[in-house]
Order: sequence, then structure tokens, then C-alpha cells
Amino acid sequence: MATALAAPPGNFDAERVRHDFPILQQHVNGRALVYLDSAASGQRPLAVLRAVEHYETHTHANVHRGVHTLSQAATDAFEGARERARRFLNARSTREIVFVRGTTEGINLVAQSFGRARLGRGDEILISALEHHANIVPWQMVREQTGCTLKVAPINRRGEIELDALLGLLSSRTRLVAVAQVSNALGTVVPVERIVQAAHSCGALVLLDGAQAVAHMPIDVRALGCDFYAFSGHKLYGPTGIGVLYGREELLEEMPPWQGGGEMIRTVSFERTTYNDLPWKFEAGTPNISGAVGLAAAMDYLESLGLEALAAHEQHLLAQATAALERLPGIEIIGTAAHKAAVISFTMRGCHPHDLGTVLDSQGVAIRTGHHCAMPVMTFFDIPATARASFGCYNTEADVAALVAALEKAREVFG
Ligand code: 7TS
Repeated sequence: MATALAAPPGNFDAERVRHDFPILQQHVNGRALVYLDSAASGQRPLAVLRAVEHYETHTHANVHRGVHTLSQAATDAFEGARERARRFLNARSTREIVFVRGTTEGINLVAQSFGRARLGRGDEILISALEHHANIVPWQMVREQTGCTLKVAPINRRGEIELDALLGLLSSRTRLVAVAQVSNALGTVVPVERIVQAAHSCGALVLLDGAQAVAHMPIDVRALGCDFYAFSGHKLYGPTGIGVLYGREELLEEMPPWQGGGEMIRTVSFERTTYNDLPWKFEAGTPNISGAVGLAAAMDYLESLGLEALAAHEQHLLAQATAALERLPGIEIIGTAAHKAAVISFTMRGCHPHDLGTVLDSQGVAIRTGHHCAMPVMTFFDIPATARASFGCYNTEADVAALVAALEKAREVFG
């Protein structure tokens, strides 16, 4: 992030980028759409829509099963997407790239395969108070199943993980540390390299929830040193229902499958079944083939924008929005970490975030309101919900101005 921050934002032409996204050309409630909800789901550029349409129109068949031409073409497209994802993450091998439905399924895979098989009483899993429910509930389920202990590193009033407290919770009993690289509710960028280093020195593995990171910074799983990395395609301008779980090959090799069925087997008899090689051992059933094709196109698109210039642009919008919201009476920004990605969570005095969201929607401004699937974060700040604006590659200074104008309008409505 530090290098991205230093890059001049002038390199990035968001106005041009907007034209790649047909959905942004429409009006909502009679106003030009201002889409500030990319942390929930990014929109898709034409390149992704066309790649999916081309696959569905010309190439579709089931994969890994037929000698016929289409089946081989579909298999090539699907496995080509896996190689694209390997490159995106800088993983060593495509055996380390498991296609899943999204971040949630990736984390559940690790919880049910690694966690359930390997953990027991006395073993500890360490997460943080910043996590999305997808990185809390699967570990609570493993706790129920195995009797292991779940520990939670606290956060401070800025919305940063208390690093010293987290390091203090690590011990030889810690088997896995699972943290988000970027918080969805507050935008906090977590110093995951430091956490990986400390966890490994205790002999613990590390899973990173990359859902909010992948669209905003280059990801290199080998440089990060993490053992598992999960993300969703729809957060990086790709389709829904597709995502990736990266796992180090030695670990995946030793882990049992978590779902049984076709694709994941080598031989089946009623007495004994043997399992397929990596990564297919973890991909039971017909996969989301067109989703993988769309995801590969999204990775091409995102990298073509230049991730460093994009990050600088988003940081510029975040700084501008933060300064503007700080000037608005009655607005409190929730989450003021020193390092943030393009997310700004806030409350307005005298107005429930849902009502605020409705007034903004009537102005054509789409933000997310609620607990953002991070209820413990809301509990920590003693609030039921926040309003959250999040920025992506197609957002402009005009979008920030529209947000501020809509908030001023809301102020008038709610007095
Ligand atoms: N982890 C983080 C940090 C997330 O932000 C999300 C989704 C998930 C996991 C789950 O991803 P999924 O694709 O499997 O659903 N976050 C949000 C959000 O902030 N608003 O809507 C979804």
C-alpha cells in the first residue's frame, strides 16, 4: 500500500473506465447512478460480460468428462482460468488453486477439511474482532465439532487490530490464525505480513481472508507467506458464485476432501474410494465453468488498469471523501485506521443508517447500510449499524461530490 500511496493519482482515468461498465450508464430514481457499494459487490466490465457470453454461446459443455470437442474446449477454458488465477496470486502451482463459490466457501473448506480433521481439545484458532461473519462462524462450527478453543484478538477505537495483544495470544497451542487482509466494515488494512511471521514462528498456519483486498492491491501469496488465501470473484469485477481458495500444496495434499461426489474421485467401489489429485480432490460436482472464465477475464481487466495507479486513485477518493465528511455536522466516521482501503463507514446523528440509505438511494446514490456481516465490530463501537460508502475503479471525484450533496439533503430531511 505504501508504494501505491506514493504514485500520482493523475495516471488513472476513471472517466474512461466508467465507459467499460454498462450498468453505470443507467439512471436510478431519476438520477444518474452513483454506485458506492463495490465492497459488497463490484460491477462487471464489458470484457467480463463478453467473455462469459462467448463461453456460454460457443464453448459450453461439462468439463473433464468427454472426448468430444466442446468438452475439451470447456476443460481448456476452465483450466486456463485456473492458470490465470495462479498467476494473479503468484502461486507456485495450479494444484494450489481450488475453485470455490467464494470467500465464504473457501474458509468453510479449510474449517471443515483442515480444522475438523486436525484440531481437538487444547488446540487454538486465533481470529480478530474485525472479522466478517464468514471468518467467525466456520471456526465456531469447528469449535463445536472438535472441542478446540477460539481466541479473538481485540481492536482499538480506530478500528485497528491491537497487534501486541494478538501477538500475546499466540502460543504453541495456536494451530491456525485466520484474519482479513482488509476489513469490509471499516476498511482497515491489516499488517498481515507481521502476523504471518509471528504465527509461523509459533508453528501456526495462517489463513488470509482476501475478499476486500484483491480489487485494491497486488496480491502475492508467496511474498505474504500465508498458508491459505480465500477470495470472491465478484469483489474484483468478476461474476458471483466463483472464487478461489489458495492453499500451499503440501497442506492441501495432506487434507481430506470435504465434499464427496463426481470430479473429486479416482476410483469408486462400495468398499473403498480413492481420491483425485489436487486441486480436483476439493472440487466435487460440476463446477461453475462460466464463472471461472469470467473471473479470468476480470483478472485480465483489473491488471490492465494498473493496480498501483488504481490504488492511488482510490486512496485519493478516500482522502477526499474523508475530509468532506469530517466537515459535515453530525457525521461520525467509524474506522479511522492509519492504513485504510477505499471504504468509509459512518453514522449521522439523529438518523438511522437505513433511513439515511433510503434518502441517498432517492438521490441515485447507492451505499450499503447495516452491520455489514460484522456484528462484533458494531458491538465494539456500540452502534447497531453504519452507512458505508466504498469506492472502485469506476468512481470519480464527481461521485464523492454526489455523496456529500446527498448527505446534505439527508441532513435537511432529518433536521
Ligand atoms: N470476508 C470479507 C472481508 C468480506 O467482505 C466478505 C463479503 C466475505 C468474507 C464473504 O464473501 P462472499 O463473497 O463469500 O459473500 N463482504 C460483503 C460486504 O461487505 N457487503 O456485502 C458482502
